[in-house]
Amino acid sequence: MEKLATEIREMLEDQGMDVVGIAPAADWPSPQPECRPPAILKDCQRVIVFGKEIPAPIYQAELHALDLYAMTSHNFYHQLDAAAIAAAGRLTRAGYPSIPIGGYQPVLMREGDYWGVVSLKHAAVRAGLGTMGKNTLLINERFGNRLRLGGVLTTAALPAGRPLAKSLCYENCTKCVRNCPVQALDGKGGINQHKCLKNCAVHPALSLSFISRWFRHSKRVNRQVELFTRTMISTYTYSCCTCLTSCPSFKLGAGGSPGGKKDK
Ligand code: B12
Repeated sequence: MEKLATEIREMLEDQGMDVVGIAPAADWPSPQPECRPPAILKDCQRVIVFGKEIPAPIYQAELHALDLYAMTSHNFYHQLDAAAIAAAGRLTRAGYPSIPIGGYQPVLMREGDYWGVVSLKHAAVRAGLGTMGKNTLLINERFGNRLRLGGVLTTAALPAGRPLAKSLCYENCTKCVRNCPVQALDGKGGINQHKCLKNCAVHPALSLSFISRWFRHSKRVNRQVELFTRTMISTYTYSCCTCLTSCPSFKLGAGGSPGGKKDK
């Protein structure tokens, strides 16, 4: 298994991944049973999670920063998904059925909230790739909170990492919470998805997806909004990433930003 794990890690790094980790799949405490790896892949043993850094200058461009950041994000999702598909294929051919998990799509809509098929930031924490910030984002020691994540579910019992002992989120820091323009963060690791989504993503049809808030208990409306999001809102641009750029960890490993914007 060590040899296979090394082979997959090298394969992902060759595809431009900056970090690679392996999380145990058992006892996955997602409140959504259908978002638990063993429920998705029979005999699932591990979640391989990997990430690519979006370099700091992209967020700090003098002009068009959020649009260039959105372009880079969507391009990264394609790269992350291609790497996940390739790694899952390699593992399956080695005799270990495995499946890719998309960096963004397919999203689920449940009770008016969006969910990923598997929460990749939680997988990354379980794999020891970092800890969760009060802004509910993964903080990595080398790339701060600038990683975008991809994943693979596998039946191969590869050697797994373990969560970091010490949090990388400064205990008494509340910059993300205070700087969030819509007070979407509760400072205890919780987020009001709706407040954030209304303020951070831009798409001409996005407001239609908010119908699900009024009919959050209607399975039919949730399903329609989910399909709408998967087909009509597969790409969008950003209007906010303040919780990310105002976080002290944003500069971690960013190699300094000459003339970059000073955080508040
Ligand atoms: C839905 C979604 C959103 C929603 C909701 C955000 C959220 N916090 O969930 C909205 C549209 C608001 C959003 C915004 C953004 N997003 Co987003 N998003 C997703 C997506 C598609 C699914 C996440 C999900 O399932 N959330 C629902 C649950 C899991 O999250 P939660 O409410 O925090 O969960 C709580 C509990 O339910 C429980 N829990 C739930 N599942 C599990 C599992 C385990 C194992 C445990 C222990 C606990 C647990 O713990 C949490 C705290 O109580 C993921 C991709 C993916 N598949 O993971 C990207 C993702 C999380 N987003 C990402 C990013 C970068 C952003 C933005 C920064 C984009 C921007 N505007 O610049 C903002 C940041 C807002 C913020 N501070 O979170 C990245 C984060 C990377 C990182 N470094 O952490 C991801 C991983 C995409 C990627 N492939 O890289 N996003």
